[in-house]
Amino acid sequence: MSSQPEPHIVYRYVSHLVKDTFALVLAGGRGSRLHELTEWRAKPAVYFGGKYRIIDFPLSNCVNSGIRRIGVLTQYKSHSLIRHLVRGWSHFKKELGEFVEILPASQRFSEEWYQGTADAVYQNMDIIRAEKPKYVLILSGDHIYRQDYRDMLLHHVESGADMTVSCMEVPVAEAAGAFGVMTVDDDMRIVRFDEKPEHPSEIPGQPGMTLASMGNYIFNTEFLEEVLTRDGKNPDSEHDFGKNIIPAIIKSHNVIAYPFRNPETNKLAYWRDVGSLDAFWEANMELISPTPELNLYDPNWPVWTYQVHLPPAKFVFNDDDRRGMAVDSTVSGGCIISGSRLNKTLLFSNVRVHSYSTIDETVILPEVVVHRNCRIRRAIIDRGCEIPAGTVIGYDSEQDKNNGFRITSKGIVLVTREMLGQQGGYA
Ligand code: ADQ
Ligand code: ADP
Repeated sequence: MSSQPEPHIVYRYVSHLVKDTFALVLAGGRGSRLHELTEWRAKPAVYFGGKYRIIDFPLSNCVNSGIRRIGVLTQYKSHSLIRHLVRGWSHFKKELGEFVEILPASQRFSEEWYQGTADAVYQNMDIIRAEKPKYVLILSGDHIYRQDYRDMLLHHVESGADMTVSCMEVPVAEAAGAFGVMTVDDDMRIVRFDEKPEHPSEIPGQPGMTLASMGNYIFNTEFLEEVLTRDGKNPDSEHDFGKNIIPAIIKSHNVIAYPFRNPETNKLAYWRDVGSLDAFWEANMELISPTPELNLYDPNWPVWTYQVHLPPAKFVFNDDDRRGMAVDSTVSGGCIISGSRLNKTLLFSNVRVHSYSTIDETVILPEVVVHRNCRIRRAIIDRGCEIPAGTVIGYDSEQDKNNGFRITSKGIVLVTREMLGQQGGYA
């Protein structure tokens, strides 16, 4: 007889594990490297991929993994995020043990707003306790990826871990100063953890690569409470998982690294930190390439979001016989493209493009109007901008600067309503 359990037994076992799990999505981050894109919204509320917000990705991962008890911890500039969560993620039935609950920093438990990430969780310990989960899955609300958390949960339980840290192999240069990095022993137990070191250590046998934390953790609930209570009393701690908690517990406890891999190829999985304007633009461009690594069209792993009822996108031949067209592009509901040509461009909902304009390699957020005779290239246009007729963006950096637009080191141009001298509206 085989020592492997039958698949249906594993399935039943894993479905118990997910029922015993409470997920907390950390969504209070500032995202300061996104500059004016996060002036009015928290990073997890930033638009992505034509109809989503970044937070839809970890939330969809939870739902698709069968984890239906979810809390979202909000703090910084949370209005846009909360509105999105209320509209798009509040249809679960508490009576069936399913909910997405918003947990704002509200000084319920202490005199302070949320300090570090560990404090944000600690201040909600009573809510966690009331749910009586065996496991707490703590997720960063900042990244774009598809992950089946059931695999991580199974790994956590089977390895007898007190805490599990999801990790990826990342080039050293990318990780330096950006990610928590770890060294592991042969059993994947973390023996060293440094938060955002300047010189990350290499993985033995893999020169140029380091093992980076994805900021996603599983804790046994009792252990979590014990650790956070101890940390809460430490006046020298910044109450942050990466800076304080993980380095403090690896010596005394079983803290295991779980390498996140593409389940189909067993190679590096898709995971993007769209934390800078360049990374945000690039990840959106990847998505509209003919065969993107992130497949949004997979019916087995739908990405859920809030969706307004909108008419279909419309392409119009104008009176002058000019075709409205879009090639290698993604166009959302409510858009009308009339007598203009779009190439490698991603339009969120309700965008209007009037005649005689050309737009290349550009990400356009909802409710933008591009008037006639504009030329736009390699740009990000924020929600609600009205681009006046004849505007040229992305062709001449001096002109872009004079217009008050932001230009990144890679030459991507960000345009917001404020830069155009237009009234701020909804984020
Ligand atoms: P960072 O992402 O830089 O590093 P941080 O800024 O603390 O860490 O953000 C982590 C998550 O928590 C984000 O989703 C953010 O939105 C949220 N967040 C931050 N402060 C919060 C607060 N006070 N309340 C609620 N939510 C908050 C972390 C780890 C690294 C790891 C990277 C991976 O510390 O070790 O490598 O994530 O991106
Ligand atoms: P331009 O002439 O600059 O391209 P228009 O505002 O005249 O811009 O729009 C061109 C075409 O787009 C219209 O003739 C029409 O076919 C379509 N269109 C514009 N607004 C709407 C709308 N609200 N509903 C349906 N179609 C519209």
